[in-house]
Amino acid sequence: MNVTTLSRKSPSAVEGARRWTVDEVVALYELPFLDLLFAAQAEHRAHHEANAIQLSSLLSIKTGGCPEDCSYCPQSSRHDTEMESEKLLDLDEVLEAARQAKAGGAQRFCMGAAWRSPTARQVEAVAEMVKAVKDMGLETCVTLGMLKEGQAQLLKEAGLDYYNHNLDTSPEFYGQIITTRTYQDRLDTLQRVRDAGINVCCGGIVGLGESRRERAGLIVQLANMHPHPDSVPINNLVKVAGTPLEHEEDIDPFEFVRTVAVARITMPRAVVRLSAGREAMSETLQALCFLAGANSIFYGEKLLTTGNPQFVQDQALFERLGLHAVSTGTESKAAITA
Ligand code: SAM
Ligand code: DTB
Ligand code: SF4
Repeated sequence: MNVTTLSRKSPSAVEGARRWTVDEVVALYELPFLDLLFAAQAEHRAHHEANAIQLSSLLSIKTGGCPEDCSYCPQSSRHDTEMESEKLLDLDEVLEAARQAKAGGAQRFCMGAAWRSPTARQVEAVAEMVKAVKDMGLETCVTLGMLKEGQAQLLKEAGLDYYNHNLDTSPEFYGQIITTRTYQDRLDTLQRVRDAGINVCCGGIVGLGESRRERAGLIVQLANMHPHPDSVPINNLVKVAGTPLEHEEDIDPFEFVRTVAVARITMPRAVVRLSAGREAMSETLQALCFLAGANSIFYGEKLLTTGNPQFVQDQALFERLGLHAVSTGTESKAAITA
């Protein structure tokens, strides 16, 4: 594949209908780096404001003690990570964190819980948080694990804007990472979220030991969802002591940038988030990710349990790169469209 065939093969008009094959996505990965970045940036500018970045802040509202065995995750009770299981935070604690995020400039507040699947009571408690955070003028997102019939609807009624539920990796590699729930379980939850009219935030992790073809397999799954996920977090594995992936080899940084570019090209209108792993990245590498089409970050000193760059560090980086925050509620929908 070359850049010319690429621009002919991915017109935004057929975005909704296009089905990608793994071979086609691997071919994108194999483009010369500069051709790939050029194509991704061109696609980016056709659909999004060029220098605008969406800012989401994260809070772990229920930390640790999760029964699932996701091998990357410090919150699984099956790994020896010395993480205590905590109870669900009180509404006041959540609102205080949301106030701080808003004061720092965040547009969206994402609440994560280390659950396999919430109970009815837990969903009610989270719905109350969603409503209160939304009333503060922030967009809301939650990630609570698998949802049962009716739970997404309840969250929607509380004012939930986004539900994050990742596919994490390709169907072929998935069984080496998680055994306690299936790929289909994840797809079912995503369908419930979509059916309830909530925006879908769905992406994955790279650096789990997968091959390039398996990375392409994840992108194919995401890009063949119609409509595409509204938001696509690309996480770089944060290696936490005590997890089975603690000693996994680092992914080549250019391969990470390629993954962002391939996500941008295959899902032109999605907001692609440069997610976990930024703390270990140089600012130069982050700038390359923005050039490759990333237009969102997790903003604030903590992800769920691990670190993230400080507010001031990101503010300084934005200043140096001439980037600015997307204004609340507009995201890509009000941005330049071709
Ligand atoms: N328990 C819920 C679930 O798994 O859907 C919600 C919280 S879970 C921590 C949310 C996502 O965080 C995971 O799907 C995974 O993509 C990401 N994540 C967890 N640990 C990570 C790590 N060490 N490095 C990068 N991403 C990670
Ligand atoms: C997502 O894709 N990444 C975020 C969010 N969705 C919930 C979580 C990253 C977690 C990194 C490890 C931790 O801090 O525990
Ligand atoms: Fe639990 Fe989510 Fe971590 Fe898996 S990723 S162990 S489901 S908190």
